[in-house]
Amino acid sequence: EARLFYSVIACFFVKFCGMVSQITILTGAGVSAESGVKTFRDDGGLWEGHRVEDVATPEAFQRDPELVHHFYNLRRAQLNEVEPNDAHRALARLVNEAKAEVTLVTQNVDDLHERSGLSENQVWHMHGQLRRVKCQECGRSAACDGDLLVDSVCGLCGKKGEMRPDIVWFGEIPYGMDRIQNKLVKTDLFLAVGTSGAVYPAAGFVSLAKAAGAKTLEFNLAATNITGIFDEVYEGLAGETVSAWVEKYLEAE
Ligand code: BV8
Repeated sequence: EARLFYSVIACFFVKFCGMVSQITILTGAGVSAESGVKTFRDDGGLWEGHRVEDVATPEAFQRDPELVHHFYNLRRAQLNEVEPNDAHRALARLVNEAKAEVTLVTQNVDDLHERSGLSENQVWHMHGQLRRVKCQECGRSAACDGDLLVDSVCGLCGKKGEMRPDIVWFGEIPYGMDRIQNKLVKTDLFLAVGTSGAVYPAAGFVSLAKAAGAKTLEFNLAATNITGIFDEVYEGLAGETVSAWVEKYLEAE
C-alpha cells in the first residue's frame, strides 16, 4: 500500500505544482501533409473514386482483395518519395529532449515519425503500418517494402494467398488500446497534431486526458470536430506551429 500511497501523493504534487511528468501526443494525417502524404479528407476523402472508409475495411478486402492491395501498394511505394517535415522533427525533439516522459501515439501508417529520429518503440502505431504485412493463417506480422499480391506467400508459415496489410481497418480494434489508455489517465499535457477528430476511438483521447486533469493543446490548419474540447488551439501549418511551440516549451523547461 505504501508504494501506491506515495505514487498517488506524487501525482497530486506534480499536478498541484503544474509540473509536467507525462506528455501524450496524438498525431493524424495532417502531420504528414507537408511531406506530401495525402490526408484522408483531401479530395473529400476519395481515392480513385472510392471512399476511403469503403476501401479500408475487412469487407472490402474480402470483396475485392486486388483493389485493396492496390490501394496499399500505391501508398507503400509513395513512402520512398516523401521525407519527414519540420513537424515530425519537432515532435522527435520533444520526445527525446523533454524532461517529462513523452508518449507519441500516431493514427498514421507511414514511417515518417521513425525517419525523423525516433525508434520503433517510441512510435505507437495504433492503426498499423504500411511497411508491415500480416498472415491471416498464422497471425504473424512481418516487414514488407514491396507490393503485396493476392497470391503472396507468408515468409513465416509458407501459406500462399493469406497475406494482408498490417493495418487496422474500420471496424477493427486499434493496436495498443490498453497501454494508450494507461498513459492518457496519467497525462499532464496532451497534444493533438493534424487530426480531424473524425475517427474513434482516437478522437476520444482528448476527453480521456482532460478528465485526468491534463492541459490539452490542438495543432491544426483549421477548427476540427473536437476543437471545442481543447484548452489551447494553435492554428496553422504543423511544421510552423509545432516547431515554434516545442522550441518554446524546451527552452522554458
Ligand atoms: C473501432 C488505417 C471498436 C487505414 C484508419 C460512429 C460514431 C463513432 C464511431 C464510429 C461510428 N461508426 C463506426 C465507428 C467506428 C469507426 C469510426 O470512427 N468511423 C468514423 C468514420 C465515424 N472506428 C473504427 O472502426 C475503429 N475501430 O472503433 O473498433 C473498438 C474500439 C476500441 C475498443 C474496442 C472496440 C478503427 C478506426 C481505424 C481505421 N483505420 N487508418 C488506412 O490508413 O488506410 S483511420 C484513418 O482515418 C487514419 O488512420 C486516421 O485515423 C483517420 C483519418 O483521420 P486523420 O488522421 O485525422 O486525418 P484526416 O484526413 O481526417 O484529417 C487531417 C487533419 O489534418 C485535418 O483536420 C486537417 O485540417 C489537418 N491538416 C492538414 N494539413 C495540415 C493539417 N494540420 C496541420 N498542418 C497541416 N499542414
